[in-house]
Amino acid sequence: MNMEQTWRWYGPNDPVSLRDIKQAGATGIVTALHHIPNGEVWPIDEIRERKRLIEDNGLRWSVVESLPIHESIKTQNGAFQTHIDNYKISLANLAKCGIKVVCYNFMPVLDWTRTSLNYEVSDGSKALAFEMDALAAFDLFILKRPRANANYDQAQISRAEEYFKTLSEVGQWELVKTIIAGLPGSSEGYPVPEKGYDLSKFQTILDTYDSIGEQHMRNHLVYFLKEVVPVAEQHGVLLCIHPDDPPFSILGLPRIMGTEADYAYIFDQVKSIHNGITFCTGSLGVRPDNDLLQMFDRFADRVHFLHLRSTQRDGKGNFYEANHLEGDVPMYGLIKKILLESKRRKQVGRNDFKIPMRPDHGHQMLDDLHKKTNPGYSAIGRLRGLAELRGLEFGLNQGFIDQLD
Ligand code: DNO
Repeated sequence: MNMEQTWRWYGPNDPVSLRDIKQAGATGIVTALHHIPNGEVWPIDEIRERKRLIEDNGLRWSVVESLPIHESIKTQNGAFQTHIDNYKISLANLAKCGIKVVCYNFMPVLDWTRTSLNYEVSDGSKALAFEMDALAAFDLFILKRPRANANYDQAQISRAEEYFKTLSEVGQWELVKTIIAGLPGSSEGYPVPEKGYDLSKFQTILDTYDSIGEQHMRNHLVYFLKEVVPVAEQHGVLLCIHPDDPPFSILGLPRIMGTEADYAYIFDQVKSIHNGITFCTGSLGVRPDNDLLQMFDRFADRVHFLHLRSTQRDGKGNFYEANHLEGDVPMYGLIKKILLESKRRKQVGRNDFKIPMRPDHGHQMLDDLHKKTNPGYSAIGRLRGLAELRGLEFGLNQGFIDQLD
């Protein structure tokens, strides 16, 4: 197989164990030291210990997801320079332990954002979903963000009001919990804040972006890259930025990594190949104006990590996460291109020709419907995704790629 099959593991407390992952057929682990507070250095000892645990189970720590970026770096406030220096040390420490692919994102305040974690698909399984009216209802009528009105047109405001009227008190809290699940400190979505979370705290965090527009935010990202990419280069680390998910502005925040032009901009500013992309087909695929095949062609040599999943749009800004080979993402065409890129890398002597991929998310299905699972990260749905993707790769290798030799 030419893609390295990996699996996201949230560490020793993940209900899906390393043994389970091995049975799923993955060989690589994607994880992070979630217990280390964002902004602090990842010490060599801790990295080594986690690596040993993974290797004791016959697996390899292939990718770090994520080495998180402290909010101060995004806003360039307070101790941001110290946080950048810490980031450089963590990168060097990871490299010293032999872990050389590092994924991160530059999303302000929230990581991935959905409005439902249990959208029922027609087969009875449950998926993550995003509904614009729900987000607007939260923004306008629950959070009551000042100036929120400016981000919606009249028709959207009316629809959001209707949506809000349908919510019970419990329904409102569910929505709040779902939307703010990606708050900093909740280690990329888990665990979700307790009931009674004071939304004015959330508003205070949003306020730190009041005077930061999109270009401003881009400058902060480029500044960060100019600082850390030389360190990555020196230690042979491949950095890869994950797209905003969803790939457009929400809650009035400056989100700058959603399109082909966004990626072209940062690659032009910092040309090193160590400044790369986590090609997340599900996130990028939410925008109908993103031509995924064209984007892959354009950035192929910088694709250091793949998140493979699909989304189904409805043309009104809403989407749900479809089965991996269904929905709007042209998975067949993409995998074909990935395998050709892998072959090309091999031919030119690059040792990163086996691009790590993970089946991103999966439906909650079968037995997992009765278990407590991390949203998007239950075992069986991802197992289905991995099996389908592996089969597609196998077929393409046998029927096409291998014939090219
Ligand atoms: C969601 C994930 C994201 C991703 C980060 C990368 O399921 O894809 O949380 O890990 O954005 O930094």
